[in-house]
Amino acid sequence: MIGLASAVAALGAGELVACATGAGTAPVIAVGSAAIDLTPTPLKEYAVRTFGTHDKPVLLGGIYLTMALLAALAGLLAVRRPLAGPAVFGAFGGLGAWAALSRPGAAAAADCVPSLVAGLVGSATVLVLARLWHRRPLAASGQLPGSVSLPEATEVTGRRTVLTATAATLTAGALAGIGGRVLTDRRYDVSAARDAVRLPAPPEQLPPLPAAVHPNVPGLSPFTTPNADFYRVDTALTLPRIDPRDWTLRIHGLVDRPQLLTFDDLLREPLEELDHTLSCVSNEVGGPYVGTTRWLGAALPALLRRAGVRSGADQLVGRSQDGMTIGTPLESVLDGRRALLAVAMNGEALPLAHGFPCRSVVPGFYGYTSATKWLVDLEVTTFAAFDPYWVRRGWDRTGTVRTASRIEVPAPFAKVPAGDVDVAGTAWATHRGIAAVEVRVDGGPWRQAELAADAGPDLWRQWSYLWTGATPGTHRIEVRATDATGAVQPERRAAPFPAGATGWHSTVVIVT
Ligand SMILES: Nc1nc2c(c(=O)[nH]1)N[C@H]1C(S)=C(S)[C@@H](COP(=O)(O)O)O[C@H]1N2
Ligand SMILES: [Mo]
Repeated sequence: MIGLASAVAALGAGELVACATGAGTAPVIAVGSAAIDLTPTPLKEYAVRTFGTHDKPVLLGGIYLTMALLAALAGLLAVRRPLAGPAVFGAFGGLGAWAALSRPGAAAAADCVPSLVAGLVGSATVLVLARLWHRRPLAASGQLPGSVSLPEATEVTGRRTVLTATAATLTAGALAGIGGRVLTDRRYDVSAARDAVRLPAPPEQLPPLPAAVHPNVPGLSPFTTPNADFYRVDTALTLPRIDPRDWTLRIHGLVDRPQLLTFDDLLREPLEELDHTLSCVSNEVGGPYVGTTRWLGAALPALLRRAGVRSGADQLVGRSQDGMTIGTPLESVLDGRRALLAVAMNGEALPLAHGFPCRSVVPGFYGYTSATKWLVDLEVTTFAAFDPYWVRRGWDRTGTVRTASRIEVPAPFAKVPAGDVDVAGTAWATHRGIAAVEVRVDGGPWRQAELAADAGPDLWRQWSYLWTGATPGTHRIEVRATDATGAVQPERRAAPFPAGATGWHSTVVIVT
């Protein structure tokens, strides 16, 4: 308990100090962020596969659990060897400080202060509590003459003092921690600034998407993904909070005229709307990390041309406020596709989790090679000169979206009545487009699914298929898509690493 209470006091103090230096510098967040960066790719893939978007709470839970165990151990050691406690907490603090400074987004040397303070507070607390514990029989016997003959009474009194001190430490630490979090959230809150963003109307407004893009089969996901349901994948343990009034974007590197834009500058650009399907390279066959939205933003190619891209450059690297780096083939950005610096999705300013105030979008590429959230810096460079974050971890440096299709209706292991069964789903080959979707049952002949209206190659395409004469029993339905270049989705299953999953999605249903 002494060890645990000291750890809570330490972390509480760290959270309080983080009010001054930012949520990302709190000891556990700093250590967790460093852990994310250091996690080997196979382990990261396992975590994403197993925990999905809960990977962050699982990681934090793991860190808290490990710390609790080590803190308890430190407490046990501390009552035997007085210096062991401070040694363990000092090491904790040092680790946190190193982690905070090693973050690519680390703003200043002050970032390590929360962890150093946590280390000091933890060391001091464990020293004091362990001392109390040692004084226990002596102090009590001093108050009670003749206590030598009453060992139980002295034990109870002394224990109570230690218990009270430990409980008080725990409470104070927890309050400091909670208070620190609340104050930090309030101090760095940008939701008011986000609400205040007035989005200019684009010179050319896109018409609403026709209803015919959706096959209107109950249970099929909507064509446009509501912002609240849009998948989120990033390495940010705490969301970067950027006030648009402080935001700038630097465009530099192999350019003739480096640019520096404020958020107001960006909003004064002629804005464009883009309907587009974004997907994640980590999406398994049939997985959920894909969504469709109407972006609003400034044309990225126009800004790059204004900066004057020099010959020889072949990579565009986006940097986020939290230090993520994402590289896109420059040739593709400039080949006429609708690459944007997006400020809004589905008519509202970007949600904090999706990159507020600005992110890049380049149709045809997975998020990890095109869609930098919390974007603050664009560097025109070469593939030879720089490997971005995920490329350094072995992922494919191009990240072209592979053709994918999934069955959404019926749900896996759904019980459906015999006869006619509605099958429906979604397919995408972003920027190439989907030309056909085929379905087969129990390995039988492939049948053409009916494609809903085509809204353009940068969007997914939803499809439906009426399976007639379904007989009672267990059946397997499979799907495969053909992209607009005529390439049929390959059957061979490949894991997401290193260039995106391949293989046909299938689902098992029980016909009753
Ligand atoms: N700053 C930052 N941007 C990022 C990432 C990240 O970890 N940090 N992840 C990328 C990945 S892997 C994907 S798939 C998309 C996901 O965008 P979303 O969370 O808005 O769906 O963001 C990309 N942009
Ligand atoms: Mo991703």
